[in-house]
Amino acid sequence: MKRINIGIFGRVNSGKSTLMNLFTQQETSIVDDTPGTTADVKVAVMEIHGIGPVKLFDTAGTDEFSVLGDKKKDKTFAALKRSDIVLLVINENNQAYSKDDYVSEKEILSAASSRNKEIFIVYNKFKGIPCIRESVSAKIDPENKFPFIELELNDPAKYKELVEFIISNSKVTITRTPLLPTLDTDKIVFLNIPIDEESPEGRFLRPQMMIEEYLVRRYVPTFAYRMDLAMARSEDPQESAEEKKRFDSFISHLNRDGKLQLLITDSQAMDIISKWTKDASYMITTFSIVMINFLSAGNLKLFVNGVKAFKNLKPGDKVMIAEGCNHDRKAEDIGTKQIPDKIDQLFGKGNIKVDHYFGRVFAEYDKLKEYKLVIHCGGCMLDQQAIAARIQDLIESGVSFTNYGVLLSYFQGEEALNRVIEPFGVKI
Ligand SMILES: Nc1nc2c(ncn2[C@@H]2O[C@H](COP(=O)(O)OP(=O)(O)OP(=O)(O)O)[C@@H](O)[C@H]2O)c(=O)[nH]1
Ligand code: SF4
Ligand SMILES: [Mg+2]
Repeated sequence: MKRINIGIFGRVNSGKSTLMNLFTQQETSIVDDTPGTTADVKVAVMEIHGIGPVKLFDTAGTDEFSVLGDKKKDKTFAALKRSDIVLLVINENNQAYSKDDYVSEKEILSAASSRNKEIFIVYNKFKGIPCIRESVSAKIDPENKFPFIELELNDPAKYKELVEFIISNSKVTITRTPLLPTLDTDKIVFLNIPIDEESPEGRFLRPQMMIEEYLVRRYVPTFAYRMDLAMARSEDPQESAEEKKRFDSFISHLNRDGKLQLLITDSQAMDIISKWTKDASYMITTFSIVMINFLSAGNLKLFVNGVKAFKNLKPGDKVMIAEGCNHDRKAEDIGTKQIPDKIDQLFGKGNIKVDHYFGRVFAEYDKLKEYKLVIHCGGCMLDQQAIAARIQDLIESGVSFTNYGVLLSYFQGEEALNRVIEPFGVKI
């Protein structure tokens, strides 16, 4: 089951961290009356009975005017883009807000509305102080569009009321995209895992693990194979023939009576797989393509469209390579070596400028426009909401985007690309 992301937003000292702690029923975030106590986005994951697994974001106040204020604000709005539910916290007794006509509240509501977030207002009720909710609401939500609740947030006993309020008002359901199309339970899926220098000892990479688990859970038998890529690519014809013979022997054994239905390979082995499986009766795809189709809620086509932008790159253009995590990078790394080298080879050395973004950091909105193309990894360490936020930023900025598996397959020709996207019903 996918997590629902709930983001907590508002001014400094409105009680956002107090709300975070009310959810988690412990001191997850520091609560203090120093304005700007929460500096970065604080994340907590938990299971809420009646809602399911959720990820909570406690954020910095959007009205902070410190040196770091703008940086904090960027992070806060990045979290807003990744939220399914936006909770706007208002200390309804703070008359100071009316001085600027609730500009911060309106900014949050407008950003959340433009991204179609589900928005709820949480009025933080301080004990013994008269409530002025109606006059606040008339300013920020005159049409009464947003469901609201008034709670004394620092009372842990209000947890039930808070959760019931969300359950009764939320319509958020995470669209479930299957990881893979429906497969036969009496046919085999071949997993090509050419463990390389970067592969961690003791476990498979997340996409490999997820796919293997997904298939076995559904009674689809798998066969995991480690291709020796160095041998397969060897300039010594005898060596590569030897590796091909080993590969072919397993394939023909498994594919007796057409029992092989799909081969999923590490994208970087596409040069070999596309050649060695040319006349195959089974389908092929890559781990990276499976992941990006899943995380983009079935929007693989958008990443395939990005190939056009790749073909049309001109000297002086800038390309961004984006990966969802910060892993240890060895000599033959796809993002820092293989793809940049290929770009140099195709467009001339240094003609295309390549920048990298790793981990949760993605180029700020304004910077995105500098790029002609973004090449994204499978994104397995990100969630669907993070990928959706990136896609929306890219579409709004008019920047094309593609994916490692799509591009590495395209390097083997359009026919190879069509083969790896066919299992998802997509064509160039
Ligand atoms: N009496 C009372 N005090 C509260 C309540 N909610 C928050 N406070 C106090 O208000 C102050 C600010 O609360 P926080 O939860 O840290 O506010 P915040 O919005 O996270 O603030 P920043 O992290 O600075 O943006 C703290 O001193 C809290 O103890 C409440 O419901 N009643
Ligand atoms: S987030 Fe991207 S780079 Fe990191 S392991 Fe997953 S697919 Fe690879
Ligand atoms: Mg805080």
